[in-house]
Amino acid sequence: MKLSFVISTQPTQFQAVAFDPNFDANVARLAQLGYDGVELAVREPSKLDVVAIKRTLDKHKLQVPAIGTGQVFVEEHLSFTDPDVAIREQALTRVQSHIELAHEFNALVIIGLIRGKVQPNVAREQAYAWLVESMKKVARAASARDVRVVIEPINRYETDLVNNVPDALTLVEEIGARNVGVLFDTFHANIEEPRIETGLMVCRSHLFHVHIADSNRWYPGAGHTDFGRVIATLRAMKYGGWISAEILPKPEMLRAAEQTMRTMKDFLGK
Ligand code: LER
Ligand code: MN
Repeated sequence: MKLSFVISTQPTQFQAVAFDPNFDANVARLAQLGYDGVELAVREPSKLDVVAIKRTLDKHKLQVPAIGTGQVFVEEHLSFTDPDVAIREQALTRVQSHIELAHEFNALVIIGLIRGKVQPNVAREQAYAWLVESMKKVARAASARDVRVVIEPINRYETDLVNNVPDALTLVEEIGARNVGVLFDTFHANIEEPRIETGLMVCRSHLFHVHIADSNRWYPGAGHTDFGRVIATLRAMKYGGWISAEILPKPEMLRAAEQTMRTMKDFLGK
C-alpha cells in the first residue's frame, strides 16, 4: 500500500485540505517524509500548469493517485443533482476536464460532494435519477480515457445522497461500469458505518481508493480511530491501492503530514 497526502491546487473553503502557494517546497518535504504521492484537489483543471506540476513531482519521484473534484461544488455550486439542467451539464463538462487531467497522471477521479444534495422542491427519486444519469456519462467518458472513477460515501452532515458503503454499492451497481468503484474515507465511515472494519470488508470487491483521517479529521493519531486495525483489515483483504491522508491542516499542513507519517509508518512498514 502506498501513502499520499491530499493538497489543494487552488485556495479553497473546504477545510480538510490545505492550500499553500509554496507547492514545490511542500512536495519536496512530503517526499522527504517518505510519502509516495500527492493527491490533488482541483477546482478548475484548465487553470493548472500541468507541465510544471509534473516536473516538480517527477523531481521528487511522487505519483498522483487521485484527483478530487469536491471544490467544484463547494466553491461554484455545480452538481449532478441540481434541478437546473444547465448546472448539471456544467458539472459534467468540468468533471470531463478532471478526467483529462487524471489521464495525464494515471490517476482516478473522485466523485464526492460534486454529486450534490437533494434540493428543495425536488423529489429524492428525481435527484437520484439525475445522479445515476450523470454517473453513467462520467463512467463512459472516463472509460474512453482509461480512467477509473470512485464514489465516496460522505457523512450525513455534508450530503444526503450516498452516505454509507451500502448506498455506494447500490449506486455502483446501477451505473454498471467496471471502471467505477468505491472510495472509503475513515472520517465519514466513523460516523456512518457500524464499524470501520466492517464497512471496509463490505465494499472490498469494489474498493479502489482509501482516504484516512482520524475521528476528528485531524492527522491519524489525534483521535480515536484504530489505524492498526484499519491497515490490518486492508491487508487481510489484499488491498493493493493507495491510502491518502485527507486531513485538517492542523496545527499546520506540514506538521499534520509529519504526524500522519509518524503514526502510519510502522503499520505500513515504511
Ligand atoms: C472529500 O474526499 C471528502 O471527504 C468530503 O468530505 C468533501 O468532499
Ligand atoms: Mn474524503
